[in-house]
Amino acid sequence: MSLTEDLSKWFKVWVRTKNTQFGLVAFVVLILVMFGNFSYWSGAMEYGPAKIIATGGEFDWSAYSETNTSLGMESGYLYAETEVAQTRDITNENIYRVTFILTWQDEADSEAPTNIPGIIFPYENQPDEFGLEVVSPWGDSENASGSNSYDSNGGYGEIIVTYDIIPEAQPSVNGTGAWNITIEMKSAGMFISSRPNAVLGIYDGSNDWDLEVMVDHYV
Ligand SMILES: [Ca+2]
Ligand SMILES: [Ca+2]
Repeated sequence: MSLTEDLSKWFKVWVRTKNTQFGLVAFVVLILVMFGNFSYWSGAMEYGPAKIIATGGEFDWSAYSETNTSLGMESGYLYAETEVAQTRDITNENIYRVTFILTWQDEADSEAPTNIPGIIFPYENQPDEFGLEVVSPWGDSENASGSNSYDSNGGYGEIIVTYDIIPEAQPSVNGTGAWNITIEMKSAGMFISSRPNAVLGIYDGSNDWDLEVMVDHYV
């Protein structure tokens, strides 16, 4: 028997031994596990393990209806260079927009105190200027100001402050709560006449105002 035949016979006997078979299986399993781990970790380092990432996106409101609700009109009267503050509690939920609309109408030219009705009204009432400031329940402040247009029958003025809100859950209380509103009459334009013999200006020192609050929300 040659050396090669001896080794072959010895190897066949060695392979048939149960311990050897177990050892071979264990070795193969070990290699597979190591390879698997390497693949996993190398993959993890490159791409990161699979996981669900919280998107932080909006709630799906497709099953809800978009509704616009007026919270009513409030009215007041201000003199130039004065202001008035008020708090409006909004109880609606799932709000995506809150709109504050301040409107006013300046006095008509005919209301100039020295004019005689039915004769001629040479005075033109110059625009008044208002300001509107709104502080949200979370303390964010927005403001706007503006003057009315001129109209002989009383110029119309409007200032709008809008908050767009992202309702991220159901129910959402983003926008629900106390809103602080300040209405300021910054200045009042006088009645002015271009007639040479007229009194140059007649005092207009005040005006009425209306404030409407609108809420857009899902129901
Ligand atoms: Ca005016
Ligand atoms: Ca006025």
